[in-house]
Amino acid sequence: GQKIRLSDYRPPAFLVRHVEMRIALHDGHAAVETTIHARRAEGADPAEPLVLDGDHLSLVALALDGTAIDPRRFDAAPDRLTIRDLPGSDAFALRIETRLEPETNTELMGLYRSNGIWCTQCEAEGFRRITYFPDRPDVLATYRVRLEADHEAAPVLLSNGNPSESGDLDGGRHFAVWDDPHPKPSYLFALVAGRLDVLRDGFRTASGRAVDLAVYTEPGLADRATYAMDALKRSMAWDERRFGREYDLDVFNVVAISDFNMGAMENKGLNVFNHKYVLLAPDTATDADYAGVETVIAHEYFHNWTGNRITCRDWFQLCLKEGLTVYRDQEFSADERARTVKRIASVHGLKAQQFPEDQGPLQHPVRPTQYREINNFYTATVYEKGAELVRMLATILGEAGFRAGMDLYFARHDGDAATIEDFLRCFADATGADLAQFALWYDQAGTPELEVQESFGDGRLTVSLRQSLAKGAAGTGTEPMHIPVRFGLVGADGADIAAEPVAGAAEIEGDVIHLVTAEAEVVFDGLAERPRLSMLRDFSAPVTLRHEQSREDKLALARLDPNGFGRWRALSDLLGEALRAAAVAADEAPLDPRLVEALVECAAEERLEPALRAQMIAIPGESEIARLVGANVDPEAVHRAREAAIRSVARAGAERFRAVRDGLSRSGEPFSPDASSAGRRALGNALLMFLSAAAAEPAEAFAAFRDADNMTDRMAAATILAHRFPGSSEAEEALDRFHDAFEADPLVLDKWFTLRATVPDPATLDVVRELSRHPKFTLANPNRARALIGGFATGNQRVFHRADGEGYRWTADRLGELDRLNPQTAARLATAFRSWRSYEAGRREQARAALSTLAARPDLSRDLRDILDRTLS
Ligand code: B3K
Ligand code: ZN
Repeated sequence: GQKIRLSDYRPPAFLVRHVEMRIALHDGHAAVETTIHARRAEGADPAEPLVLDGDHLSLVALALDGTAIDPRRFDAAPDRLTIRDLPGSDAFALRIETRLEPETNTELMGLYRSNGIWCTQCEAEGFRRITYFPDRPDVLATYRVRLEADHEAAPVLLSNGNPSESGDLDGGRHFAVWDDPHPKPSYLFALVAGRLDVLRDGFRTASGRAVDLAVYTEPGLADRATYAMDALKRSMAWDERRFGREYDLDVFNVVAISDFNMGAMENKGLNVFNHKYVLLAPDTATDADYAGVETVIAHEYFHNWTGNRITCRDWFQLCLKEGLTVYRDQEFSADERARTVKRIASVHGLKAQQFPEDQGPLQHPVRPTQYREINNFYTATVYEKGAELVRMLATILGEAGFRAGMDLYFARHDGDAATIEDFLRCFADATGADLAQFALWYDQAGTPELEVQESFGDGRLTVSLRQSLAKGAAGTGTEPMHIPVRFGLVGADGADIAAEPVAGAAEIEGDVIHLVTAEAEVVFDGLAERPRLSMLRDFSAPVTLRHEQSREDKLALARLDPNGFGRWRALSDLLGEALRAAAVAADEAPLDPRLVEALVECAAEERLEPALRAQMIAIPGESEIARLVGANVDPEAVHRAREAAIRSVARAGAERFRAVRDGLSRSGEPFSPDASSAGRRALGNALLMFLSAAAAEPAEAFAAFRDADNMTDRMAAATILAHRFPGSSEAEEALDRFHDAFEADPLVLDKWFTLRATVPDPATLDVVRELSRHPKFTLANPNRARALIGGFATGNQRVFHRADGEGYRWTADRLGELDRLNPQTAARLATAFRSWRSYEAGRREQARAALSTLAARPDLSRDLRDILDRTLS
């Protein structure tokens, strides 16, 4: 495959001002007529031909300014249309006719059908599967789209922008015209047509614009969209309050469909969603699903400004819109729910997803400099680490400085296709800060290590900091970066000590140390007692912290740190270290009783919100422990170490856990998805897991399953039964009941597939084999494929990594099959292999063999080939 390089960027030779499309949808095909109003860019070579992108297209007709073009003047290949001898500088109108077969489009890129509904996905390069076009994000145009279809098959006809004319046509057909007045890149184009139900509402913007809101669903499901609608209205209000951003069209439409490659898509005025991120009901969705819907609805809405009004110059700048928009959705959730709980969840996600990516063969900088398949760069590094970089900017510049930079960005770049340099310049110009060193974060891949040592004597605390960055797979630079380190000095009474730093090498502003050199020292003087140093509060930088700190100090911070995040981090460090050591030594020693006692006390600490308590007592998952072990991982030892830890906590805490759990129950109260109710359920279910482990029998979990009046509790109990008591009659009965009650509900059936695929028992391999022949299993639906294959490969460490390699082979075979239908989803699932080199030699060989066999297939997609080549390199 060809490599695309950032350094090869050239501005477009032709600019498109306006696009008119007439799209006629029929059963079996779609006729697309596109008129591109374009002109040669100023300064462009007048002899340069017009080269338009295509992907598996066939040209039906081509006309320039109303006249057919002489066939000698153009070449139409499936992937490119080249037209020579175009006017030097005059505007021209190029009419292109193409004919598509949405029914056979299994890649789910371009125009396809999902459960009969016509829909599109164009980011990153799907528009070129609809028509020939300069399909690059720096070509912005207004669009007018006329859709036509059978009234019966598609009473709803939607596209971007505002609705214009509509009406009936002969033969039971009808049409609708949509006008999008905001210039946009082609990747934001969308259409949806079909039989859909709708939930309607409205919003009035701060300046008084009335916006019609609608959430469309498959027939019969609109009543499951009420929470999504509520989240949308809250997002719109929040963006006005927090960033001064108003909505800019008369309508905002959201459509939920079944077959979708990712979570959702921010098409201008017409967001298309995987129905998993819209449809909710207490009986079918967990609290995590509710939180996910809120986040994704907000994220796509926020893209209207960060992504749509200001888009990316090229795909290397993807983090410009994604990192920033994730930061914005995280802040929204923090404001709407509980800030510390949200921050812990984000950091947990970052460590689980982004750290392994940054430390393995798929490593790349937040702004990559080369790619073979752009769809493989919608990664945790671009999204989640990208968001951390924006968060660091906010930490470094302070709230007012950050807001001033954002305001300037919106003012200066509205309507632009911008770069990271443009973005950073706004913050530099607004605040006077020099961000040259900070910019390294975008270009240097890898997780920096931050080493901290402290010494105390004569009322003086000396803190030495050292940063380092190892060269990894990406081979990028390792210069010292600007690391903002938020900290606190915690006194014996649990209050922060206000201590003046003695002038030193590192600059301190308030509670932030600015580490800008490889090494620095900070000294605090006049301390009456030795404080406990709480470092990297709120995870102020995406680094691995190596703090030489005694266990006593960590235990003290776990109890005392006034910063909730600091308490969580102290506990999770202690747990992580104990589990890592046990997994390496392959022993099943019980946990340090003092750590156990700290966990049990946390669970019972009334003044802490239950959601936070649930996070604090969570035992790190097996993949997290494997990451901490780092090399020669034995997944069986990891599993045993984790089980032993659960047993120690369960035994010591049983009595108090019982009391806390009883105290949480609010029987008779109707279900509410709000954050504090969800937090109580999270804590209650975490305790149920420990209680079931202590009792070593399934009765209590089974009763909880049977009596559950919502999906969160049902799912939690079913997971305890299936995972901790596999093969028991209670587990079997729960799984059967679950299946029979929800077989007709695809989103719940997905949960059932995942639940079974993640049972940490060697026999699960036979189960997944059997499940792949289940009548409801299909590779054609990405959610279903992810539920089974992804559930198994990323959610079942013990069986995926079976010593005999069967887990690897089964997964690789499925990926080979899936690749023929849907390369993007196959490539994404293949990243489950990204840490294969950190396993012990036998498994490493098995993984290499399975990957090599898959890679040897001659017909692999560019998407999967790219992932496999990088994973094996
Ligand atoms: N921008 C889309 C992702 C598109 C992925 C293309 N492979 C969703 C989002 O980040 O909001
Ligand atoms: Zn996004």
